[in-house]
Amino acid sequence: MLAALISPPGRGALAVLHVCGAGSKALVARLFPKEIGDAPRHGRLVHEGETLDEVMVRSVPGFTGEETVEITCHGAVAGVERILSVLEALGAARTDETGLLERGVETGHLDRTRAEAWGLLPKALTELAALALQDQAEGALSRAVAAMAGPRDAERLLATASLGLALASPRRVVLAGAPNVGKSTLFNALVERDRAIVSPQPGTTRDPVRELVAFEQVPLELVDTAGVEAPRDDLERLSIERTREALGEADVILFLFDAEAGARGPELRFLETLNHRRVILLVNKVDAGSKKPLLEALPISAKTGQGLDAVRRKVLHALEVRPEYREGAPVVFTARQERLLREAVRGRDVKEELLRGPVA
Ligand SMILES: Nc1nc2c(ncn2[C@@H]2O[C@H](COP(=O)(O)OP(=O)(O)O)[C@@H](O)[C@H]2O)c(=O)[nH]1
Ligand SMILES: [Mg+2]
Repeated sequence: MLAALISPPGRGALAVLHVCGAGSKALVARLFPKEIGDAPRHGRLVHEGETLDEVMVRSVPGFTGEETVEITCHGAVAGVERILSVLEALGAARTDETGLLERGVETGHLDRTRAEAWGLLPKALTELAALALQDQAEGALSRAVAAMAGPRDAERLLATASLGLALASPRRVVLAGAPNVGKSTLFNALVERDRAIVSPQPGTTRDPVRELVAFEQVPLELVDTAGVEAPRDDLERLSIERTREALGEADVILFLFDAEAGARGPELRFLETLNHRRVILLVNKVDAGSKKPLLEALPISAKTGQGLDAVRRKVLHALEVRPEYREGAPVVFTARQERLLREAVRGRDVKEELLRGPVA
C-alpha cells in the first residue's frame, strides 16, 4: 500500500491524500468509522482515541488501477503530516504523485507516455498546454504509437515534437544588446507589466531577470540581461558573465540595436562571438527616428508597441513551433519520446520501450 499527498505541498484550505493498493479501504476503516464508497462521506479520522481531523472520504479510480481511497482533509501542513505518519505506521509506504504514477506504470494501468503526461499536466502554463497534455494523459500519443506501422508514421509523429516539447517545457528567449538599446523596455512590453527597471542610465540591469510569458498560447521563459559592452569595472564584468551564461541557455536570442545610435563596433563584435543558430535582430526606438537603416533587423518600438506582434511570430517561427493543435491529436512532448521516435525513423522497433520503458 502507498499513501501520498496529491495536492500541492504547503498552505491551503484543503489537502487531498490518496491511499492505494489492496487493503487500502480496510486500512482507512481503522481510522474512519463510516462505510467507504463512491460517494464522499464526511466524518472524523480518529487514531487511538484522538481526533486527527475532520475529513471527507471516498473510494476513487486512482492513478494505479488498484483499490484507492481519497481523503480530503484540512490543509494545515502539520495536520497533513500527522495523518500521513499515522497511515505510515499502519502499513502504507509514503510516496508522492510521481511515486503513484510510477506504481501505475508498474501495475500496467498506465503506460509510460501517459504517466509522463499526467506528471507534466499540473505544470501546464497555458490553456493550450493543458489541453494537449490532458489528451496525451488520456492516451492520444499512446494509441498513435501502438498503431505505428513503420518509419513514415514515426516521422509524422516526430513532426509534432517542436510544438509538444515547447508546450510541456517552456523554451528560453534571451534579450541581448548594448546598454540602453531598450532591452528592459521590450522585456516589460512582452511580459505586459513593469517587471524590470528601465532608466536612461546605462548599466541599469545587472542580474538576468526571468519571467514566464505566452506567445499565442505557447509558454516561454523570457530573460532580460545586462548590456554587452566592454566591462569598465568588476561589477560590469560580473554582469557580462551572467549575460553570457543566460545566452548559453538560450533557445532563441533577441539581439537589439538602437535606431538612433545605429550599430556600434563593440556590440557587432559581441554578436559575432555569439555563434548561436537562432538570433533574431531587432532595431528598437524607430519611433524616435533612424540614423542608419539596418537591413536585416526587424524595426520595432518597445515604447509604442510597434512591431511586437512580428517579434512574437518570429520567435515562434525560429523555434519551429506552429501553435495549431487539433483536440485529441497525438503530440510528442518529452525528449525521451523524441529520441526513441528518431530511432524508429531509422527502422528500430521502439514501441515497447516508448510505452513501457523507464523514465528518460
Ligand atoms: N523613444 C524610445 N525610447 C525607448 C524605447 N525603448 C526604450 N527606450 C528608452 O531607452 C532608455 C533605455 O531603456 P532600457 O529599457 O532601460 O534599456 P536597456 O539598458 O537595454 O535595458 C530608456 O530611457 C527608455 O525609456 C523606444 O522604443 N523608443
Ligand atoms: Mg536593462
